Amino acid sequence: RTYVDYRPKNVYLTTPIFYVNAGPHIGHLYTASLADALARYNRMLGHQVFLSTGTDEHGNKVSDAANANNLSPQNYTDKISGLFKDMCDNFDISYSNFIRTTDLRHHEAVNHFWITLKENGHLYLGKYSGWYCVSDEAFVPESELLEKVSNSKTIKVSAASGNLVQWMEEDNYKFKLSSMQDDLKYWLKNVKAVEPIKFHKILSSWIEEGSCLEDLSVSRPVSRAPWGIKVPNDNSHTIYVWLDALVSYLTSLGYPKNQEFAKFWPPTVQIIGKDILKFHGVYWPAFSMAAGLDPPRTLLCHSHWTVDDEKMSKSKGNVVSPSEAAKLFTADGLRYFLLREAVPHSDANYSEDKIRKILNAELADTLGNLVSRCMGKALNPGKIIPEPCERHAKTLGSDEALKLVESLENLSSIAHNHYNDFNLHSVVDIVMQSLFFANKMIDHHKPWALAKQTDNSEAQEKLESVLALGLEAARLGSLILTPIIPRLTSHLLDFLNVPSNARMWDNTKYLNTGRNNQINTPKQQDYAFFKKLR
Ligand code: ME8
Repeated sequence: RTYVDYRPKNVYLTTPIFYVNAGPHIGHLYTASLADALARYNRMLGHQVFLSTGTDEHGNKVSDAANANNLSPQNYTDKISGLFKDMCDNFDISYSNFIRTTDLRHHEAVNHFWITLKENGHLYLGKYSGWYCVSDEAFVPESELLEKVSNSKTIKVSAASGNLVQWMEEDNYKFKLSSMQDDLKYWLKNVKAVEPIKFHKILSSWIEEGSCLEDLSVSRPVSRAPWGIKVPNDNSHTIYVWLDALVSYLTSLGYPKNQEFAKFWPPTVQIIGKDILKFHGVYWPAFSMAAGLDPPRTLLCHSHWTVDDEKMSKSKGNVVSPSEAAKLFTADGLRYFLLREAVPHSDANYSEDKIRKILNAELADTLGNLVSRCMGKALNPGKIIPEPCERHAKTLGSDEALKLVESLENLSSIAHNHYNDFNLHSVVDIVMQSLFFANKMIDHHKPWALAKQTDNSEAQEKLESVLALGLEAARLGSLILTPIIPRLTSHLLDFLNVPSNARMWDNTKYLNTGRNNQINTPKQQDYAFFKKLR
């Protein structure tokens, strides 16, 4: 058995702050849902959790989008940032703070951070000439460029993103990234610094090789990048958007003064997509350490969503909007699909057909069916919830009942390990397996026939045992899935009369219901279980 550490901890989780050059899509929702599920799981363990999310609102990419929409940058960012906040609210992302980089307190934090880097001797004024990619907001070394023919002209693009680069010459403040190699190597000695291991290896080889460790331009002339935070004491420069954006992880906690900052720093898990691994795995720990702060304990890097096996992109017109998808599948249905389908180490594919199949088979036919059978008129007209106990499996005495009990006994510790390893798809698998065994057990004992034998006490005892074990499986499954589908499971747990103070991880052990009374009768409310989709 695994040992579950219930000593209260302070857990700081973050999502990237999303660019407001366009509205949210399912990739953003996936990252936010993953972070939220981990936050809820940690709260179930009794930890204090701070979850930060928000929007990244400076830089030419954003001001260009504002221009294209005939809005001032501030009006435009207010509007799009609102869409991201709505997404978080509509999908129950339980953030503690939604940070916007146009917030005044963020400007103050960035100023403080910059001055600290300067005082620590990590910044100098230098010259830069090179290829700049506006879409990626980054300079691209010659070795990472490709030539492409577009409209019969040869152009240069970034090999990584495929986006156009242009030649640029200017004075910049530079960060001494080249001096941070040893610190970065030391940070990466911890295999848990970057998960899954695939991304740890990629990052380690970049840092070993050192090609990404040239000193980094961290300012732009204000004439070229007016929409940004000014360099302290030098109005002719704005701060590089990535430095600005990364500091938001500090601002969210109230850096530098707030007590929350002292309590929650360093971040426990920072969740990112693989597109921004370099920024979070090289620049971010380097900036943090240069400012005298601990780097994140773990970066959780996930792969990407494709749509019908193609990369999501506006030009292909296949960008899936979370609010549109929720109209078809509900908010919890979509969270369930995203978190059960994706694995951190490889890309996942979004397809409406697949969503329908998975939701019907798992939420409707397995979880919903189990609850509605056990609480339905045919088997349980009084909606009785018998207290589950050891004797029920003995009363039934079948292989099906024993198999179910065995899986329920192990469920909590296996699911705990999967949550700790960030493998939410495996959490879902193991829960569904138990629920499948529960339905099998019910099929085997034919409780609809037992229910008819009202004057046969043995049959009635068996019926009670079938219901007790079936409902115990539903209780455990609902509790363990709570971080993934909080709304649906909260309805189910209400329906199963599970008190709100008995919904902690400790209660996910078999027979640990947190109830005192023997028999419970739920309120006669009409709860909708997950409805089958057509
Ligand atoms: O990069 N599949 O913002 P962004 C899965 N502002 N996740 C995806 C995805 C996809 N197809 N597309 C995007 C930025 N994401 C910066 C971050 S942080 C200090 C600054 C998710 O709006 C994924 O988490 O481009 C990815 O890393 C993030 O959105 C990029 O969001």
